[in-house]
Amino acid sequence: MAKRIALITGATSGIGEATARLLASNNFDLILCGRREDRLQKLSAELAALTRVHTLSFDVRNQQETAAQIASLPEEWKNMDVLINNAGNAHGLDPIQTGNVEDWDAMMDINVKGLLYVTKAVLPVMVQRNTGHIVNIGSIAGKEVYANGNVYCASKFAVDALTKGMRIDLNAHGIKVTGIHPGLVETEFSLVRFKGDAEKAGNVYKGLEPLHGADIADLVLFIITRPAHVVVADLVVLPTAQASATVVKRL
Ligand code: NDP
Ligand code: 8X3
Repeated sequence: MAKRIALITGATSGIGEATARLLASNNFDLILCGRREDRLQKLSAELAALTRVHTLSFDVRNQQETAAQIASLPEEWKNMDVLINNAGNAHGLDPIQTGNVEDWDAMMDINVKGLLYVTKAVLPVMVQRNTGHIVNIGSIAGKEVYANGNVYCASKFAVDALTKGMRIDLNAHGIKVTGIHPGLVETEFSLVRFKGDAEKAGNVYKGLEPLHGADIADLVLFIITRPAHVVVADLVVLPTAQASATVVKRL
């Protein structure tokens, strides 16, 4: 298969970084995005031995910046084949009655509106070429609501709905749309959710083997390398120790 171009948001850590590493050695040129410029440069320097890499540093909450950064891509990078909408996080884990408004704004602005802004900036080329694949990273939290998950769950339910809506609207253009919904994956996710409290973050994964970023990367690669007539529409993936959002077997 000819080399293709994939744009990955949230490539500076966790699932996005693992996906960048795997795609780099599997016939993809990469556009790596995130806010932390130092990490983007380090990863880009490392992966440059394997493939062509271009980096874009922007905050997905900022629509103008997102549009301008993607529009700034040199001509040879504009024809993106794959968009992996991965940037996102949980902020806080509080009951709705004591939830923090800044946390709510962050989750809705990044996980939902940010995903929309990136998609809007990338879609014209895919629509014009009548080809492309959008992979949205949702969550088990977008399939089931759990205690104190309220707004994070709402943001991921929205990602699920948007994934379905995109698949319908883009059907006429031959653009594939996939939702991947992981359970517990050990990344910087819980560190962000608990605002840098490493002990609280570590407890989330205590007594079980969680998924790793590389496990999700593996699925992304499988999904984006299916034949042209096949699309994996929706995929829930859990660690074996997890049966649902709340049922987890711990040692
Ligand atoms: P990480 O915290 O390790 O990675 C989050 C990534 O998102 C970082 O690269 C970060 O980059 C980027 N990001 C966050 N906010 C912004 C922003 N405002 N603008 C641009 N980029 C941003 O977590 P994960 O790898 O676990 O998370 C990736 C995705 O997977 C998220 O959508 C998350 O909701 C989802 N997910 C995670 C699960 C888990 O258990 N870990 C399970 C299910 C889904 P930077 O800070 O440099 O901008
Ligand atoms: C991350 C998984 O269960 O912490 O989306 O919400 S969970």
